[in-house]
Amino acid sequence: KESRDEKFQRQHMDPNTSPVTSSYCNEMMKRRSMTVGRCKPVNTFIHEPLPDVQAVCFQGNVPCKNGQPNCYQSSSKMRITDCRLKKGSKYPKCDYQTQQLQKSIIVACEGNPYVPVHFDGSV
Ligand code: PAX
Repeated sequence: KESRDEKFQRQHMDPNTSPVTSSYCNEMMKRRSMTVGRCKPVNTFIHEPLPDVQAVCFQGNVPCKNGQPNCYQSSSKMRITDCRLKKGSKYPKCDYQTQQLQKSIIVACEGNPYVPVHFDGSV
């Protein structure tokens, strides 16, 4: 079974791609199985090495959107791509807007080793 950290890597890690093309989100959301059963409305891919993203669990502690205390904000800006489902897009035709950004990421971490399991947002 896929662990929570494996799921985070499948949904959010893409170290080797950047810059991306306008069809990036349509291709990647499908390839990474986020268009099965429904179109996941919003998803962020991170274009930085995995160790740099895992290190965020030991950077600035911030409250999570759900009130839990296990969120961390990256001290540096990271290369990310936000995928947002376009208005009017209807399952199974999941049509996404692709937006490249450089922002600090906020992730929730869990476990031993303490690793990212949820993407809380970007600032
Ligand atoms: P998730 O299901 O929210 O969290 P995601 O991050 O890919 O998945 P399982 O066993 O899978 O249910 N976990 C936490 N979740 C939230 N907050 C805290 N503190 C926390 N600690 C642990 C994956 C697992 O992490 C566990 C949680 O129980 C899950 O365990 O975001 C909705 C999705 O959109 C993404 C991020 C979320 O997917 P929202 O709006 O509810 O925060 N997303 C959102 C994104 O990729 N980019 C964005 O900019 C935004 C806003």
